[in-house]
Amino acid sequence: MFAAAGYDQPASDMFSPEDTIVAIATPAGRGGIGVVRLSGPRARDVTRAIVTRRTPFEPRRATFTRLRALNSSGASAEQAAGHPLDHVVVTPFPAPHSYTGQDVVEISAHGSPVVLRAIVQAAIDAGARLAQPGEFTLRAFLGGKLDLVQAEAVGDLIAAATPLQARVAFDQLEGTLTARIATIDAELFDLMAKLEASLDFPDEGYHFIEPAEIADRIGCVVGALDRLLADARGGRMIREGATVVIAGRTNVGKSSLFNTLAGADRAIVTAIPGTTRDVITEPVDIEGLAITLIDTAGSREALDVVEREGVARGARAREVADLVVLVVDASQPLTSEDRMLLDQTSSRPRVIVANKSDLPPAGAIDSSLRVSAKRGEGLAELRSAIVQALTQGEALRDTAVLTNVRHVTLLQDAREHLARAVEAARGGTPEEFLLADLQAARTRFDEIVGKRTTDDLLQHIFERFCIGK
Ligand SMILES: Nc1nc2c(ncn2[C@@H]2O[C@H](COP(=O)(O)OP(=O)(O)OP(=O)(O)O)[C@@H](O)[C@H]2O)c(=O)[nH]1
Ligand SMILES: [Mg+2]
Repeated sequence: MFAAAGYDQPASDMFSPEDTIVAIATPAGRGGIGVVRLSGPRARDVTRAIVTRRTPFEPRRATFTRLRALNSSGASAEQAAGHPLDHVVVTPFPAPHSYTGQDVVEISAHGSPVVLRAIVQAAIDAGARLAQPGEFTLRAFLGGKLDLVQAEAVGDLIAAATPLQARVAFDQLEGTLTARIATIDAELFDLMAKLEASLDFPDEGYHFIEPAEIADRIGCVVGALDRLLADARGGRMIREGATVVIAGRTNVGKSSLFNTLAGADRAIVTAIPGTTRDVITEPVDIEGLAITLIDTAGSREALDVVEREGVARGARAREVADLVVLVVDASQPLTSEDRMLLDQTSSRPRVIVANKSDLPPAGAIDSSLRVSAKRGEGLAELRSAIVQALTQGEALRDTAVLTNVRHVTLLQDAREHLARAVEAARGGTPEEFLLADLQAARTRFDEIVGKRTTDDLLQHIFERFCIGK
């Protein structure tokens, strides 16, 4: 059940594809055009009830008309003196050739939130109900237009913050992962058929497949899964992004570095130690990774209560970050505060940066990256060091097919069953037991692409979408 988000309509059940749903498909705010989308068996009737045009619309052809609200009795447009809302362009996509596989109608209006909401309300008055988050894409999945990996990719593509994220999401939408899994699944299907045949004709003393061949072929499948899983850490990092905190004592140039990496003059920079007193956050694209970059107050014995709170917040940010960029001043000898921070972060994923490399060096620290935030030197090296540290050296591929932790977990599980099956086949275990492991692996594949799902899983996946997607 869900709240109707301010629209006047009855509550409804979550998965009810027989309902005709409506929502604004374009983002919140004003724009040149805004699109309201309808899907369901009554999409065309609802549209006819709220437009002035009386002749039928042609499939997939954009047609200009006027749209008007129904009067409060919900009477049809002919009888009602509903007031006109906007000039619109209506494009019907009859089933099954539509995004959801149902009858879909897209209504393009002027991109005014007020007008778009009024159109949605008019559609609700004419018998539609407000769509829930992700419900259009859920219908596309339930209607067989997309598999579950592709439906998840739609969400990822819309949420992408970097071109690399968009590219890997689009690859999944194109079915890259699905195709790889289908190939592996077909091999397991073939093996199972041969094993079952051997089981069915045990008396003939005829083996349709030799145990050694079974072990080899399952071993190849394990190898293929390992190759897929090899990119998983980088792939997940691409999809999910990471939090990187810039730490260090006061005045070493943290905020200068933060601004340079962010490409914006976000944080105040002055020569006065203790300039930054709050945690400042900025989304940045580092070699395709969606990084949340955090600037913090310089660590020192705080002078006042405000600074003390700032330093404490900085320490908490260090604890939750995926990576600490620890900055020291290359032109100064290390201080006790530097040493304390080096010590405190020694067990954390970190990159140590010696800033102010444009000044005469004081031999602050060896084996660190030398950069000058002021001159913009050494930044390319810093960016790749950040990515290296986050992915633990794994290359970031724009061909990464595994990006989603749900898929990774299921594939690892499948791999374990198959590795066990290889051992079993080598040890001459009877076919029944092998079959159970092969079947378990195939079930995991089914769960990835959504041939098997539960309502809980679908709800979990689609509730992250926005209304209208
Ligand atoms: N020569 C030189 N000066 C720098 C460099 N980076 C920063 N500075 C200077 O160092 C001073 C402190 O810079 P900030 O970026 O404010 O340092 P911070 O670490 O954020 O300082 P707090 O916020 O006080 O902890 C400023 O005067 C900067 O201009 C650099 O690469 N070279
Ligand atoms: Mg600062």
